[in-house]
Amino acid sequence: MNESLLYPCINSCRDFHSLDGMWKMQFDPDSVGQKENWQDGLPSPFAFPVPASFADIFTDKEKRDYCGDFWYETRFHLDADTTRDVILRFGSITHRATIFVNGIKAGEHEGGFTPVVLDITPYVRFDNKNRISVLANNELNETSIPCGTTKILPDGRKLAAPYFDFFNYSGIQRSVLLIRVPKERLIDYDTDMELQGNDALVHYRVKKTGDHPITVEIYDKTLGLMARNTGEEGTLRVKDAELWEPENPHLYTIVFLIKDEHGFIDKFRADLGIRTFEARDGKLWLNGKPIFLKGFGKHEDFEIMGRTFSYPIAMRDFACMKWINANCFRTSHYPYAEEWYQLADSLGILIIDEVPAVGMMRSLMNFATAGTGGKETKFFCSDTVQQLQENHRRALEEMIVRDKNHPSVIAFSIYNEPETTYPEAREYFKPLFEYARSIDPQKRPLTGAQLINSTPNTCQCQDLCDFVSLNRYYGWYVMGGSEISVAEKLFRQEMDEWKETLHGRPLIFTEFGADTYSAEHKLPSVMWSQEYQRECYEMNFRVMDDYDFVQGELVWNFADFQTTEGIMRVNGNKKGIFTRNRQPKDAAYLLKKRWEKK
Ligand code: CKU
Repeated sequence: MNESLLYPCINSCRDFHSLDGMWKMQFDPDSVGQKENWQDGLPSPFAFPVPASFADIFTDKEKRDYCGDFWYETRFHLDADTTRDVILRFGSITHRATIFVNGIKAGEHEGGFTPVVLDITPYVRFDNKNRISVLANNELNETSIPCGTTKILPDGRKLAAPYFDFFNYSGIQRSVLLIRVPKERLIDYDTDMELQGNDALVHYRVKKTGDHPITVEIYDKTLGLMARNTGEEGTLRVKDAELWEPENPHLYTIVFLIKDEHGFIDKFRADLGIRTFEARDGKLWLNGKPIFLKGFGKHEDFEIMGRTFSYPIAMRDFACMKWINANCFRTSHYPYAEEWYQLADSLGILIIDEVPAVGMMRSLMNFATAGTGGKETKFFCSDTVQQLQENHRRALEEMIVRDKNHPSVIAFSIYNEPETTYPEAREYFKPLFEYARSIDPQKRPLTGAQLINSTPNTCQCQDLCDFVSLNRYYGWYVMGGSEISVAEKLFRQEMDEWKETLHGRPLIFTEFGADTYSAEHKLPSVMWSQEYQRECYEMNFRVMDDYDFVQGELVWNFADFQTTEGIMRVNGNKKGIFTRNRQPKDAAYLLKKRWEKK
């Protein structure tokens, strides 16, 4: 990673403008584009919006399910300003891309959920028109994260076959920005906090270019300047600090200034929330006080938009989370658009940030396999595991570097339901946990969501976690419907085993729930009815409430979401507490009441 992942800002030294809008697009099923120099202009493009997940905009199935190479192109004019560098920043391109500027390759990127940032200064033409071309690809394989495979149909068409339970939405799904930054500039900064009586010590470290000294300041919106320091690392004391917490998500502003005798060379500002977060003594602690996590596993998912970020939809989601008395969500199963974290910072919602390490088991219906306990596929014994690990490491690095300064981010999740039951899995994950610990300046707790096979007796990775996260479907994949009382017994047995294994670590649930068709009511209940969803949650809560090491409940899922079609999915996964249109199912009222008191 060479370029800064800092979210851009506008001031007298820096600015940016958006390249969002209508671009040209063209599918390249035979992968001939580069040979035929499509980077010099697409031969027969159609007009297409950016950002967008391309699938649900089309009305024909082949395009919706398109898998393979695809191209985007746009043009922009650039006024001359040779004092600054020109940075091109895609919020994400799913899953991989090569970027050309004026026909010249400017960079490439693997991984579909973190920014692609390129210094394109050497390739641009000032006072002139410029062309950006993107060769993207959305195929899945066992070295991509998320993992899957790509089927080739008899007519040669490719089809994504995910080993995970969400639609393989692809494209330029987040905003594209053209940024101008000074040549001598701030590249990145880290913060980490310590509470000392009523004061907070904010330790910081900056990465910059050039030799001029940097000054760091913290401002309060009403009290003004709180602390100042000069140097590339140091400590700022904020007296009588107002801490960041869900009930009062107080945000200071942190400002970085580089000056010479003529004035400012660079300026950068960002929100700063002062808080600590720890997992110890059987509990989770925010600012030294125990906190119980209540909320959801989510997806970036909506009708037509797919995974495109939208402020109205995000704000509706946050409004629903506040209404239901939730305080937390997990970014299952990939890092979300950065605006989600900014909103969570300002609204006081906690985030468990997850890397796209999902589908680490050979199964096209992995949710059923993972839910009921399938047989080992020895996923981590393959010849390509090293490449997978390298992609995983890079995705982790990009997530942590991008998100490390958000107060809302309280923990990082290193995986979702891989096979963790044999030594090769441990060999695979141990270095990734160590790496994540070494690069997070705040040393947040690390975790990973465990599938049902990963029990205290079988799991070879759970001890790597600072708190244990379980995905459990007692009453759904395991003994659903009329057998729910058996599910309850099995669940209690498993919890008794965890009790002996945790050694002071807290445990949370990162998934539990039942598919529920919002139009279905039935008395007495049957699976898929709204009545059953309530009963299933009631049973799960009865068990969890009997174990004091349970310190969080993130239900699956916030809302119904799109998946690959199949016999186990009715136009998507229906485990939402809200419908895909963000209207509450009956179980929402149960949660609202429970979480009001929790
Ligand atoms: C969810 C235990 C199964 C894994 N879990 C992963 C998640 O992505 C799925 O959507 C199960 C489900 O609803 O089956």
